[in-house]
Amino acid sequence: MFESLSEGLQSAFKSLRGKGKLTEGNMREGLQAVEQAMLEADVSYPVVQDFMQHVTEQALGRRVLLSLRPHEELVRIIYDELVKVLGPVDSSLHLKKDGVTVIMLCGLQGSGKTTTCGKLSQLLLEEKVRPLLVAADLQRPAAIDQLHVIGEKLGVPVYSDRDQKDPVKVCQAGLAKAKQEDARVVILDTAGRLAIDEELMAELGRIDRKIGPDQVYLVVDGMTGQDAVNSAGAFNKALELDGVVMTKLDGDARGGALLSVKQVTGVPIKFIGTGEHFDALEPFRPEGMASRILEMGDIVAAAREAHRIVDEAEREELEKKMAAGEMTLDDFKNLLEKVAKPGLMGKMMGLMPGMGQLKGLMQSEEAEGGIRQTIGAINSMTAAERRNPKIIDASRRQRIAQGAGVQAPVISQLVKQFEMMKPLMQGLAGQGVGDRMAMMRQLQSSGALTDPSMGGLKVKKSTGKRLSNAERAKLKKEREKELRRRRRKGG
Ligand SMILES: Nc1nc2c(ncn2[C@@H]2O[C@H](COP(=O)(O)OP(=O)(O)OP(=O)(O)O)[C@@H](O)[C@H]2O)c(=O)[nH]1
Ligand SMILES: [Mg+2]
Repeated sequence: MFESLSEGLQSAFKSLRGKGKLTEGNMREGLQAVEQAMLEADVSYPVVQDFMQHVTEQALGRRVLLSLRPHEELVRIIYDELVKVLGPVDSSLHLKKDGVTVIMLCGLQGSGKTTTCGKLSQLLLEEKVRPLLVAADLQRPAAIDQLHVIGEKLGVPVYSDRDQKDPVKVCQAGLAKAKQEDARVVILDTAGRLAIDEELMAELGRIDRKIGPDQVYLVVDGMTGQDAVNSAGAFNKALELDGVVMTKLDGDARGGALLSVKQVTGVPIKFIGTGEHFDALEPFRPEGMASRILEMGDIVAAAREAHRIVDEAEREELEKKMAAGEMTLDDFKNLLEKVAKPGLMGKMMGLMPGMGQLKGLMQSEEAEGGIRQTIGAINSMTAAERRNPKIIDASRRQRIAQGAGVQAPVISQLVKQFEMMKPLMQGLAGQGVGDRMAMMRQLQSSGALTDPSMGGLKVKKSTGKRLSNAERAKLKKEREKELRRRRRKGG
């Protein structure tokens, strides 16, 4: 998501990081690179101008230029500004306490309206709210079939009338049906056009006036740039939108539409679509999105994803074990089996701070093969070995490797990595998802991320025994030296 924008901003920060001291001159150069990155991401020009004006005002302030880490200050300023541009947060569907809430989805052809009907239904079902879908797209017969297929998959009733030519009548009958079916929410799937035209706007306007939906959402394809944003302006004029659903952010969306649409329409982005499946809808969080754009990762989203794949009771059990440092290879294997779903690992990595570069690696089939290999290796261990991998000596290693069809060093590597992960897990267990900064610090200072193969710092790891003050000071010096070296290298 937004790789080019992220990369552009990263290189702008990098150019500043190399400078010992920042002056107004080199800060301006860095800011120009930021502006360039935004324009290349197809953010609309007035939005970029506005954005840059706010950022520049703050970045050229004395406090920033004289601070110890001016480039970090710039990251902070840009983060805050991104959150402002993307916000405010309002992912509530504003369901009525009594009676039926009507949600109308509209948007250009192929923007993802019908798919979003399914995704919203799934979300409602998770909240134990019963929706009903109305096929108000009478442009093509296939649209009705598509909605029925979605309804059947989710077990959600769909109202349609193939003989009716007036979408308003279909919506009215759909509402009556919802009362019979005891549905609390009605979602109207309307027709799209390739471009804004009067006929479409008139049709949507009529539905809006006659039905009076409680919420009107515009579904915008996040892969499209300025055109989508311009049409959003037209939709808003005709329909007074309550929110935007931005879809297809899982592809190579450049970010332009996301950053511009709120400025152009003034309505909040409610949800983002990140895939074709029904569970690929996330409530929109400006902070999370700003973090992803700046490649700071989004721990909250990662945590949420983790919650989705590990059920509550299991998670509590696992957290307890993690906190006590009692996680076994068995637990590890269970966890791996859950994340070994194709593509999921890459997705989670993309959400973790500082793991952006690793994402491509983890998405590769090779990496997924690696996970399967690890699972296979754990499967060839005895129960005792899984509980206590320390007993795995050379001959056991040979046996396990043979069983799993791998070379013996793979097994020692696996055990080593598992032991390194443990303290990290211990640190993370029990941390609320709210305190993102603390968690990030924890991740950064944890031993496990210092594994150079994970892209971390190459410094000596603590051996677990108490260090003398002199030893500690020496270690600290080494760490700082390594940090300085990396900073010089710009990495
Ligand atoms: N990758 C990805 N694909 C999506 C997403 N949302 C929708 N799609 C795909 O986009 C295509 C169009 O989606 P539809 O839901 O049919 O779009 P629509 O707005 O109803 O289209 P019309 O009814 O023709 O106006 C389908 O192939 C969907 O699977 C998303 O968030 N990510
Ligand atoms: Mg459709």
